[in-house]
Amino acid sequence: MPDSKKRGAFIVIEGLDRSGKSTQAAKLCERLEHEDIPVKLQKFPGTCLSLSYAKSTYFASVPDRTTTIGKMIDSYLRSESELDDHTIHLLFSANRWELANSLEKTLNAGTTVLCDRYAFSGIAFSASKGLSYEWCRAPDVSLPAPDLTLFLDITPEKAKERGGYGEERYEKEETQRRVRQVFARMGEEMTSGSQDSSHGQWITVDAGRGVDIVAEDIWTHIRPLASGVSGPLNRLWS
Ligand code: FDM
Ligand code: MG
Repeated sequence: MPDSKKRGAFIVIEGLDRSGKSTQAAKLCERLEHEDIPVKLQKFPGTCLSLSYAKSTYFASVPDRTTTIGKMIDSYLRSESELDDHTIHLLFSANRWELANSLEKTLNAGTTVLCDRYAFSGIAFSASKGLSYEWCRAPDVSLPAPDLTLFLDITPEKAKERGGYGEERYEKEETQRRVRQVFARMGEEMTSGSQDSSHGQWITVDAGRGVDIVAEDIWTHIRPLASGVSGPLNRLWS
């Protein structure tokens, strides 16, 4: 049970496509619920729900591709519309800002929030297209900062073995390789102490292993936060 004086923990799961983020987020959610920890699953951007997810807690999460901004993002990802790289980057960030208040309220009410992708995906995918890293980071400065980000690391080759990529815009091996390089840069910066700690803790998890092994590894990092967090919520990079 959570401590009533504490706020909920803000946990982000990041990684390439097919790294197992959604599977691990759903598993973690079930585990927290089993421990009587109130938890909400949030997805950026929201996703079309597969049948198995529809039966799980995922169904209760806000499908953020249904906000006005979410719909524009969805259409771009399906290549049904074209947008300038800067424009789509700002839309992804705006999608986080439009949900930031409710996310903060949820945390302050004592509910743990598990976020499937966040600002780090925003930077990694846009910077991989050649936009400046600093420019990409700017719109997300001062969003609620996670307490912990778990980066599920997998090689694009291994990810591809897992049934191949889908049809969406970034689901290509070469794109994923470039995105992974930006994630690696972010991971180094956030673990080297070269920046202040307002981005929270960053842990890289080897996601090339079996589902249950990865889930156990993740749980060891989550357990200390499961009963809630005492301090106020930080602001990203500020
Ligand atoms: N993506 C996701 C971005 O390019 N920027 C962002 O800020 C976010 C949150 O959207 F290819 C990309 C990453 C991915 C695509 O995400 C859809 P899912 O998790 O595969 O649905
Ligand atoms: Mg995808």
